[in-house]
Amino acid sequence: MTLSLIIGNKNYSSWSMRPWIAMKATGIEFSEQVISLNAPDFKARVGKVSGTGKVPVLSDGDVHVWESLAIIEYLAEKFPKAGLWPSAPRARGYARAVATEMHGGFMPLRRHLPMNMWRPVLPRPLPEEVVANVRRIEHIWTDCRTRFGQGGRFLFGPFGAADAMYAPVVSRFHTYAVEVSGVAREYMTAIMALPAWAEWYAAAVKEPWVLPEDEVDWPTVLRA
Ligand SMILES: N[C@@H](CCC(=O)N[C@@H](CS)C(=O)NCC(=O)O)C(=O)O
Repeated sequence: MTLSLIIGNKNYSSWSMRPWIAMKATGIEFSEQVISLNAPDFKARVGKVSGTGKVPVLSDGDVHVWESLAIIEYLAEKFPKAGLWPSAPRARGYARAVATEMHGGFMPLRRHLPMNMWRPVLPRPLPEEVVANVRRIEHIWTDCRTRFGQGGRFLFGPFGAADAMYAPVVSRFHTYAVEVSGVAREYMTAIMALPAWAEWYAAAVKEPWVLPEDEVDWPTVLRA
């Protein structure tokens, strides 16, 4: 039975990107269905399978899993060879901690720098609480790369769940020209070099739907 993932707009839906890129980058096969967050029938369609009425939601036969991190956990159990979590307990504990920190935190950053893939790279002044989020994320990336990243270009070496959770943050930092130090910048380059990233990006910039609440230059819509 093929896995099926319902996601929102590739241009804007950062939560959708997380399980999508986790599956693409580790070779887990699935079919996708994109429903724009502003579609009139969004709630009716998504609500049939998602407890929260939100995307992303993964269906595996009659098993339906919503919440991005729960989906990634489901995938990690079903596809252990995908290596979504590091095999070493110390690294795995750390990876789960930073993934959960992303899932439950960084609200100022998420509000102020919405994911918007088609916006040209342009800086945006950052309030103090957003700068604090940026510095924490920069520390997480640098710390993970330094302690655990020897086996590859990602947080714990090979691409995994923690990278999937932070991929949309890479997009935000890129779009709003957020300055980060060398190790964090190299990490961003590695994420943006993934074929899965290119595939998501190519589809995102072609989407027709504009969501004013995620366009920080509104009423202007800047499209690269
Ligand atoms: N904590 C959830 C967040 C899901 C979420 O907020 N999804 C947004 C799109 S990025 C959504 O479905 N919004 C539509 C709505 O709230 O009606 C997760 O990790 O999946």
